[in-house]
Amino acid sequence: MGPPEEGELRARLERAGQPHLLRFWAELDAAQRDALRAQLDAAGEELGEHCRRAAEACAREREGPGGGQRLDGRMRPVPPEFLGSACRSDPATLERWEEEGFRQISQNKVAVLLLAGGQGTRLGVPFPKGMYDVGLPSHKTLYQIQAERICRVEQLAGAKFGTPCSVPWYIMTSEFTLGPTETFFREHGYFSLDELNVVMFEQRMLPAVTFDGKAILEEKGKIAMAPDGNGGLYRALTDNKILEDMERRGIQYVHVYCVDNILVKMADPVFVGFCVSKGADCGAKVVEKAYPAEPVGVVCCVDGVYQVVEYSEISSETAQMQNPDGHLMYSAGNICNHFFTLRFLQDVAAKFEPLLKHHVAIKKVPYVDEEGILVKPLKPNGIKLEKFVFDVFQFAKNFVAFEVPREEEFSPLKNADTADKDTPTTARRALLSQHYRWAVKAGARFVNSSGKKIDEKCSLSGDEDPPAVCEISPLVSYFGEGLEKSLKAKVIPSPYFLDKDKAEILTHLPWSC
Ligand code: UD2
Repeated sequence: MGPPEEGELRARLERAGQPHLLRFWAELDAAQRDALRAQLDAAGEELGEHCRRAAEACAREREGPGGGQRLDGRMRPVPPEFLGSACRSDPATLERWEEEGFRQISQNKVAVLLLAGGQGTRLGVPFPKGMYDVGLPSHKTLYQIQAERICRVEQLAGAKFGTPCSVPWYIMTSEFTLGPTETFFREHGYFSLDELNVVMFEQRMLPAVTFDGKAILEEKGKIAMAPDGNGGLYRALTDNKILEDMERRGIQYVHVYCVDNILVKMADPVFVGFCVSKGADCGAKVVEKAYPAEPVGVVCCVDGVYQVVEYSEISSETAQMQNPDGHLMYSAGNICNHFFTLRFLQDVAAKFEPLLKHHVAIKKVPYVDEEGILVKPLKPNGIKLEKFVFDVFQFAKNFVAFEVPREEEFSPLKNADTADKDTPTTARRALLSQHYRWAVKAGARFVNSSGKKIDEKCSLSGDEDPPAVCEISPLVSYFGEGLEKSLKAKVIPSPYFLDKDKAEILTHLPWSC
C-alpha cells in the first residue's frame, strides 16, 4: 500500500485533533513531505490518543507529585529481609555470592544491558553521554571504561572456572544516540570486544505535546519527538527480538544499568550472585541516600508492592522523614542498576508492558510559530511522556534490593561542570579516589614530580581530590583485585596511569624524602 494521499492525511489529522501539523504543507518540498508523512505513519492512529493522554496526565501532575494521588501514606521502606548489603555482610558471605556470580558468568549465562537512549540534556553535549571523556589521565570515555570492565570480568570468571566465557553487551540507543554510538564503537574497534557480542538496538520515540494536547512542530515539516523513557526498554526488547537473541545465547540473567555512572560494576559477580542465591527474578542495587533532595529515586513498597518512587514524584516531607537513629526513613537510593531473569523479562514483554504507566516530563521544546519562525522557549512549554525501567518491579514474584557503598559504586555524570554535583569533576574525582585507595591498600607509595613523598590519606571525603593521581586500567583490575603484584612496595610518581601493558614496569625510586 502506498503512502496516504494528502486528503486522507488531512482527514486523519482532523480526526486526531492535530490538523495544524500540515500548516506548512504547501511550502514543503517532496523530500520534506515524505519525511513528515513517514513520521505521521509511524505515529499512526494512536497520535490523537497519545496527545490527549499527555495533556490529561500533565494536568493531573500539576496537582502535585505522584499525579495528584499522594503516595506518602501508602509508602513503606523495604523490609530488612529483602535488603542484602555489601556493606554489612561478613566477608565469607560476600565471597559466597561472588563465587556464585562468577560461576554464572563462566557458564555464559549473564549479559549486561546498557540504557543509552537518553539525550543527556543536563550535561549539554551534542553527542551520547557514553562518548564523554571526564578528563582522566588516560582520557578514556565512559563507553571505553565499560567495555574494558566487561573484558576484565570475563577474564576473571574464565580464570576462576578454567573456561573461556563471554558477557554479551546489549546497548539500547535512540534515534539520537544510535548513529554516533555505532560509529564510535566501529572507529574504536569495539574496544577489543568481539563485535558479535555487542548488540545495539533502538527504542521508540514519541511526539512532544503542548499543554493543550497538540503535537509540536519543531520544523515546518518535522514533529518534535523524544525517546519514550528508559522503560521504553521493554517494547524495544520485543521490537528488536532481543529476548530471542538472549535465549539463543543461553542467557538467564541480565544486569541493566545506566550509562552515566563512572563507577558502575558491569555484571557485578557479587550482585548477580546475591540475586541468584536469593532466587530473585528482579533486583535493584541501592546506595544510602546522601541528603533528602538528592535526585535519585527511592526503592520502597507502595500498597505492598515494590517500586521506585522517583525523585520528582516524592513530596519533600516524605523525603525528609527520619528513623529514630537519625537516618532517612526512605534511604534506599536507586542507582539504576537492575537485575532481571530472562524469564521475568519475557513475562514483562508478553503481559505487563502495556500496563506500565506513563510519567510526565515537562520540558522546553523548540517549535516553529504560526509564521514558521523557530522559537526557543524560555519556559517549559511541552510534555514528554516516558516509561520508567523500574516500573516493572511491581510484577516481580521475588524482588530483592542490594545495598552497596556509594564511594565504590556510584558517581553519576549528569551535569556540566558549572553545577556542584554529578559533574565531570566529581565523576573523575570519584574514580581517581577509588583507584588511589586501591593502590595504597595494595602497598604503593607515591611521590610528586620532584621525587618528594606524598603523605598517605586513607579516608577521603567525596569532595576532595586524592593526594596522588593513579588511574588503574579496568583491564588490570576490576574492583581492586590483583594489584599487590604490580604495586606492593612500589614508589609511584603521581600522576600515573597503570595500564595493562605497563603493569610490570613501575618505577622503583628510592625514598627521597
Ligand atoms: C535515573 C533514575 C533515578 C536515579 C538516577 C541515578 C530512572 C527513570 N530514574 O534518573 O531513579 O536512580 O538515574 O543516577 O531510571 N535513558 C534511555 N532512554 C530514555 C531516557 C533515558 O535509555 O528515553 C537512559 C539514559 O541514557 C541513562 C538512564 O536511562 O542511561 C537514566 O536516565 P536519566 O539520566 O534521564 O535518569 P535520571 O538521572 O533522571
